[in-house]
Formats: sequence, structure tokens, C-alpha cells
Amino acid sequence: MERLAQLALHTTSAAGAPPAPAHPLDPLSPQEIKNVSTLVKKNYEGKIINFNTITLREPMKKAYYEWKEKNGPKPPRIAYFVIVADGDQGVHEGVVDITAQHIVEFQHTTGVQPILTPHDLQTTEDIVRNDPEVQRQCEISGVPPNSMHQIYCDAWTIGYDERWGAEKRLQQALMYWRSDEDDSHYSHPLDFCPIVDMNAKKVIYIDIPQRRRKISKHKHSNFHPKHIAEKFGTKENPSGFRQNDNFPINVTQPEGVSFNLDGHVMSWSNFKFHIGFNYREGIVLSDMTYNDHGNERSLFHRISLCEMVVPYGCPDFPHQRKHALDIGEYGAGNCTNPLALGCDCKGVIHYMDAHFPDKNGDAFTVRNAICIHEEDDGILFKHSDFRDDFQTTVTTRGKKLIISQIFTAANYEYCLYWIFRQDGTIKLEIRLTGILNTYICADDEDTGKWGTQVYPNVNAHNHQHLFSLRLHPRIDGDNNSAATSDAKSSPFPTGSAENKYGNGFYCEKTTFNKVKDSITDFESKTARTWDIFNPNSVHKYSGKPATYKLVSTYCSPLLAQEGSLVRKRAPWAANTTQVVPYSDDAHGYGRLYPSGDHVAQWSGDGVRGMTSWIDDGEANVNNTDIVFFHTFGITHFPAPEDFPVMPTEIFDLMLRPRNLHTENPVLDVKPSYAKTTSEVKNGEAGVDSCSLNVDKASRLAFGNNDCCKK
Ligand SMILES: *[C@@H]1O[C@H](CO)[C@@H](O)[C@H](O)[C@H]1NC(C)=O
Ligand SMILES: *[C@@H]1O[C@H](CO)[C@@H](O)[C@H](O)[C@H]1NC(C)=O
Ligand SMILES: *[C@@H]1O[C@H](CO)[C@@H](O)[C@H](O)[C@H]1NC(C)=O
Ligand SMILES: *[C@@H]1O[C@H](CO)[C@@H](O)[C@H](O)[C@H]1NC(C)=O
Ligand SMILES: *[C@@H]1O[C@H](CO)[C@@H](O)[C@H](O)[C@H]1NC(C)=O
Ligand SMILES: *[C@@H]1O[C@H](CO)[C@@H](O)[C@H](O)[C@H]1NC(C)=O
Ligand SMILES: [Cu+2]
Repeated sequence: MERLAQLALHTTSAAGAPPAPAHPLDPLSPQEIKNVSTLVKKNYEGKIINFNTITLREPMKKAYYEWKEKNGPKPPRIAYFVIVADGDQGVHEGVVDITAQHIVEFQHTTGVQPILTPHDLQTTEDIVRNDPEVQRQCEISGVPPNSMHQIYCDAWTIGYDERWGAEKRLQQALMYWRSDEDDSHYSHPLDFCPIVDMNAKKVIYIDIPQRRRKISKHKHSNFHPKHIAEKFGTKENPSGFRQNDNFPINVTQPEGVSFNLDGHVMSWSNFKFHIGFNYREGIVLSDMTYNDHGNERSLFHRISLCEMVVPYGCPDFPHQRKHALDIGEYGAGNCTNPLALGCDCKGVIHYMDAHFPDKNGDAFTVRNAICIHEEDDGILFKHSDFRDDFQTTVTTRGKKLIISQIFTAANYEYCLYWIFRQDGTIKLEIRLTGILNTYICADDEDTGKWGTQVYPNVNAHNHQHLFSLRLHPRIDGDNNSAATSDAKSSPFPTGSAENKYGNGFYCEKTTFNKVKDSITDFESKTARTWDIFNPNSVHKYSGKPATYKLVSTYCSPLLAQEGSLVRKRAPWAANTTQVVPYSDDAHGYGRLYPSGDHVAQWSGDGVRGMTSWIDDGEANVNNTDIVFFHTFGITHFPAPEDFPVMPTEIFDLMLRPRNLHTENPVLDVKPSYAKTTSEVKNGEAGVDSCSLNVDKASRLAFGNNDCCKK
């Protein structure tokens, strides 16, 4: 509560018309949020309402490009809202035309539950602490008397529990004890799990295991500096911090940054794109182009992480309920952290804020939600000639542009880095950190294969972190195709006329004609990658189509089986790719969310999201407007090194241009050092911006720099 209160700035709404933002894809401004909530309140006069969602409803692709490229009308500002009304089941949702100042549509939807908000999570703890039966269970667990204020819970989405379905708005409260306010509670889990009804604001049930386990008697394991002093401090070094690697690495960018922002439109190197942000997907990159020597070529209409699932692998009840779909159930946007200069990102930084509604419909601002900065990216290209002892050489260093955010889903932190290289490569790097979800294990208990004892009496269950990357390509135009690309040996045996020496191999490209062809899995034996391409834009040398190749090898298969709750609720996670036709229809809203629009407490039954888009699998996805979904992520078998807080675990994927550029697209990046053979012979200088004479920020680690000046 307090932490959020500190970080929040309640923006007072300006009187009168909200200033229209410059760009149709810009997130709603605080004024627009307030404006929408005012209209919605009028519409629901007489009801007690809590705002859950107010967000931009992006213009449909067609309308957007009519405006952008064909001088069409500017798309109106449209907002989508979700509210919870006291006494009503489900949600009220609707669409507001801000420009026209009226509610376009609204409806009461039952049998669904809205996304959880940080506010929801905070209230649960109070409800749980004040419940007499929870208090009794704490006593049974051996929690010291009069210490209910030291009981904490991680309020989790319930997933789906068939005992209650989706009628009530529920959370499961994963219980812990903290020895003091600054303690991390994860080394003292409790064995029972209350179910909280958020609307009734009470505990409706407590799942109590057959085998009771007393709270751990071991000292808590903590990680803040004061705890490090306690753990490792000595008389000589009271802080306890290691002393052998503490010289700072400072970044200098004396002339500032190479990127330019026009509102939310980023121009960097040859890239141009719009940076959006919403409660659910967090960062959204749209209308991405690359300037190919004056020709502004379109690459992607929209890129985002549209869903994720973190299924846990312990088969014992009620742990099957732990499979948070964090993007659809919590929101990568709404759980985003405010970032700090010099520590979350280093160098010369530009930040963007994010705005959400609070439960009263006032705007709530997360400062510095998006971090934008550049970093050195090592060698971009290099070649030296052996004939003159490598004196004939060219070395060009690269830079990268990084757009990042960090969100906290209860115990875990997800650090997301969208990285651009000058050659047109787009990378997504994810760093997992934060704290393992933990459960109690007794002194004599074996965690078996389903978890690891990471600390005395602390069992961290096996789990996966799987994401869905949504790519809406627009490579050289709206009609694109996709294919698998497999490295294959020649099908002909050694000695045959076609493969006499047995060494032949090639790239087998299999284009998806129908949706059902596009359902593929990662294949390490063929080093499988996927091509997204425009069959109508053919390279003049290679004869191959302009392509972005998806290179992604962190593709753990979903381990929950057919028929499991996880598989039903995350139908997209069962395979590595799905390609579906883009649909502008008002109900598809561009096919954004593969586990459906309202994910919380969905049973997984019925046809929704990915299942409905795949349909009978017969729709054409070849040379048409397509959306490409990619499941990737890791399987996490916890180890003691991940506790009490986890060093970042890093994985990534990349999209690289292939057959798109005439030649190496970064030949025009100025080299750091270059000398031709004749310059070497004639003792001429060539290009040199990286010797110790010129790059004053670099120097020798040891000894005298003077001796090395040329
Ligand atoms: C909302 O914006 C409209 C113009 O876009 C303006 O006429 C109206 O007064 C605003 N209402 C509030 C409550 O800010
Ligand atoms: C380098 O950064 C450290 C903090 O990390 C700071 O204390 C120091 O003053 C900086 N040095 C320079 C030369 O800016
Ligand atoms: C975002 O968080 C705020 C603060 O907890 C909450 O009031 C709001 O309803 C949330 N919005 C969404 C869309 O989750
Ligand atoms: C896909 O479309 C292209 C061009 O329209 C066509 O040449 C090709 O045969 C199609 N591929 C498949 C697998 O149907
Ligand atoms: C998709 O996943 C299912 C479930 O794991 C598997 O049975 C099927 O073979 C996969 N499909 C393809 C084409 O790889
Ligand atoms: C794109 O493909 C659709 C069929 O899927 C076709 O109707 C349309 O004319 C194509 N557009 C272009 C620009 O080729
Ligand atoms: Cu993990």
C-alpha cells in the first residue's frame, strides 16, 4: 500500500477538453482517462462502480494506414473500459468515443472476471489477516500468538477452480510469515491456502492439506544490504559486500543520444516506429519501418508480448492452480515498475510515464515506466588482411537501442528489453529475477521430483515461464506469408549420383498455406527457424522474398498434458507457432489475446482466443494479412542459487532481415578504424576514431598509456 502510494502521482484532471494527443496510437493521456471515467460514471449513475480498465482501443489497421499513408481522416480517439459494479456479477464493459464524447456501446458480461489490479492484491492481505479461521490455522501452523500483523499473503489469481467457477471474483492467498517488516517472507511459507472473494471481501474457504506442516524454525534468508551485513559482515568489512570487484563502470555519452522522439514516434538509425504502452501488454511497438537509403520500407505493423503462462509442475492439490497467465490476469503494464536512473538503465536515458485509472477513475501515473537508451554493441563488422599482418583492416563498432520495462508479478520480476541493431535486427531479451514461489516442506519430507529444497523447509516447485510473442508483419506491404526453415542433409545417400561425397545439405523452406500448416514446434535437430516474408517482394540477386527470420531457441515445450487445465486455458502454449489471418472485425479487435479477452477464472472450455482463430484450420495464411504467434520460454528447475532472490536468468530471441536488403545494410555506418592496403603502404592515416589518441574514454588497464600512443 505505502509503496504504491509513494510512487503514485494522482494527476488532477484539467478542466475542459483533453488536449488531443498527437498520434492515433498514443496511450490515453491522464486527461483522457479522467474524461472517459466521467462519461462512464454518468452512464452508470445510481450504481457503485469501481474502474478496472480504461485503455486506448487502437484504430484498426486499415483506418490507421488510411490516415498515415493515404491522407485519410485521423482516426477518432476510442477508449475501452471495464468496470465492476457493486452487487453485479461479472463485468460491465464498453467503448467510448472520446472525440465524439459518447458511449458507443456497453454491456454487462457475466460468467467472466476482470483482470486483477495491484489494488486487488493489496486488499486481500487485510481480508486474510482479519479472518478468524485463518487466524486459527495460523495458530495450528505454529505461528507465534499475537503476530497476525506478521502474516502476509501473495494474492494469486485462482486460475480456475471448478468448485466456484467464474461466478465469484476469487483469489488464492499463498500464505507466509514475516519475522519483521523488512523480512522476505518466502523462507517461511505456511501450508494452507485461503480462497478470498474480492467482491464480498471475505475468505470463503480454506484449502488445508492432509499432512500438516509446522512453520519453519529456521532463520529467514534475506537479501537487503542490512541482511548482507548480518550474514557476511566482519570487523574489517562490516558491510559484508565483496570488496574485490567494486570499481564502477561509468558510461559516458558526451554528445548525448542518437535517437529522436517525436511524441511517441521513435527515430533511431534507420528505424522508425511508434512506442505504445497499455495495461496488459506493456510496451507495444507499431508501424515499424526501416529507411533503406531513402526508401521507407515497412516491416511490422505491431509487435508485443500478448500473453504468458507460468505453469507449476507439482501434481498435489491445490498446486495445479498455480499457472498464472500474467499478462491476461495481472497485466504487464499495470504491474510495471517505476525505473531509476543509473541503476535499472545506465547512460543517457529517456523515460516515458504510463497512465492507468485508479478504482475511482482518476488517472494514476507510473513515472519512468519505459526506459529508452543506447548501449555499445561490440563489433558490427570487421575484416583484416593477413597479407600485411592484418594492417589492412576495417573495424566498425555497433550501437543498440534498447526500449525496456520491468514488471512484477507477485514474487517474480520480468525485465523486458526490446533491442534494435543498426543492421535491422530486432531482439527481445528477457531477464527473470525476483523470488521463487515457495511452499513449506517438513524436516523429514522429501520434495520428490516436483521441487527442490532451496533452503531448510523451503520447497520451490518446478515451473515454466512461457510467453506468446505476437507479430503482425507488414514486410513491404500488407500481404505476407510464413514458413519453417529447416537445415536438412541431402536426401540422397553418399555415393549416389546426386550426393556422391555425402556432404550435401540445404535449407528446406515449408510455406504455410493454411492455418493448420502453421502449427509447428521447435525442432533442434534441424536448427529450425521461421521465415516471415513477402512473396511479392523478391530480391534481385537471391531471387528470394524479403524476409524477417525468427531465430528462437528457448522453446521449452509445455509440459502439462492434454486435458490439463493449463493446456485448456493457454491453448497457444501447446505449440511453438500459430499463424492466423488478421481480422479487422469489431469482435476480433485485431486478434490480440490468445487466451481470450477476460482470462481470469476462464475454465478453458469453449472456443476463445487462439482456439477460435484456428477454427477448422482451413483459412488461408499464404500471401495475405497475417498475425504470427510464437510461444517461447524456459523450464525452471529451481536450485539454491535462485534463493533468497534470483540472479537474473537471461534468454532471448531475434528477428533478422534476410533477402530484404541489397547487401550488408550497415556498410554506411562509419568505421571506428579502417586502413586500405595502399594506405598501409604509403603510411597514410585512414579512419581512426578508436585509438588511445582519439577515444579518450578508453585506456589501458595497467601501466602507462603514453607508451602506446602511435
Ligand atoms: C472531455 O473532453 C471533451 C472534449 O474532448 C470536453 O468537451 C469535456 O468537457 C471533457 N470532460 C471532462 C469531464 O473533462
Ligand atoms: C562513476 O560512477 C560512480 C557510481 O557508480 C560514482 O560514484 C563516480 O563518481 C562516477 N565517476 C565519474 C568519473 O563520473
Ligand atoms: C491498474 O492499477 C490501478 C492501481 O491498483 C488500478 O486501480 C487499476 O484499476 C488498474 N487497471 C488495470 C487495467 O488493471
Ligand atoms: C503461397 O503463395 C505463393 C504466392 O502467392 C504461391 O506461389 C505458393 O505456391 C503458395 N504456397 C503454398 C504452399 O500454397
Ligand atoms: C502441437 O502440440 C501438440 C501437443 O503437444 C502435439 O501433439 C502436436 O504434434 C504439435 N503439432 C505440431 C505440428 O508440431
Ligand atoms: C492481399 O491479399 C488479398 C487476399 O488475401 C487480396 O484480396 C489483396 O488484393 C492483396 N493485396 C495486395 C496489395 O496484394
Ligand atoms: Cu522461474
